[in-house]
Amino acid sequence: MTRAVLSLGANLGDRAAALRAALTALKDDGVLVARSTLYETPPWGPVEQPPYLNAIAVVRGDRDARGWLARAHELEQAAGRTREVRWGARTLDVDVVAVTGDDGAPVLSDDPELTLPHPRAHERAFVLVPWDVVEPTAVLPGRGPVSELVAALDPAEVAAVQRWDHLH
Ligand code: PH2
Ligand code: MG
Ligand code: MG
Repeated sequence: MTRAVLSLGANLGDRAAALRAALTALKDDGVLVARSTLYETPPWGPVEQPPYLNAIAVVRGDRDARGWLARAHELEQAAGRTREVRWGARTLDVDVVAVTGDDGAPVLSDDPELTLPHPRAHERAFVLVPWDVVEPTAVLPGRGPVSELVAALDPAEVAAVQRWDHLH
């Protein structure tokens, strides 16, 4: 058994439907431990694109890190994802942020197809803010407590990650 933290994002089409369908599929798999609410977040990175809805899912099950990546890709396919520009707009993106074994030891990987922990998670408010809310004691392996990483972010970036569910 392993435990994985997944970051879900969508900024094309019915964003909430895509995220909810993926979260429901993980629940139906019997692996969903916790999930955040949906957050609207400004697009991060060099590509000009519409705002995202983002969420975090914590899952636990009988998969290794590659197995979680394979499931993530299936969920993306189910949302009609097409391959596009790196960091560009997408109907659904599911990234594996971190994986730990049942002994609590982090899975580390420098495979370019699946780098673990995710190499940019520690600087992304749209990952850290929802993760900190669902799991206040979480630690990003090699980077430290998620709550401290949130505290180190630009407050304007943290404030820009806005709860979305209760507005709709
Ligand atoms: N994903 C990206 C690029 N930029 N920005 C936000 N706010 N949320 C994302 O999920 C996101 C992004 C590429 O995966
Ligand atoms: Mg991504
Ligand atoms: Mg991705």
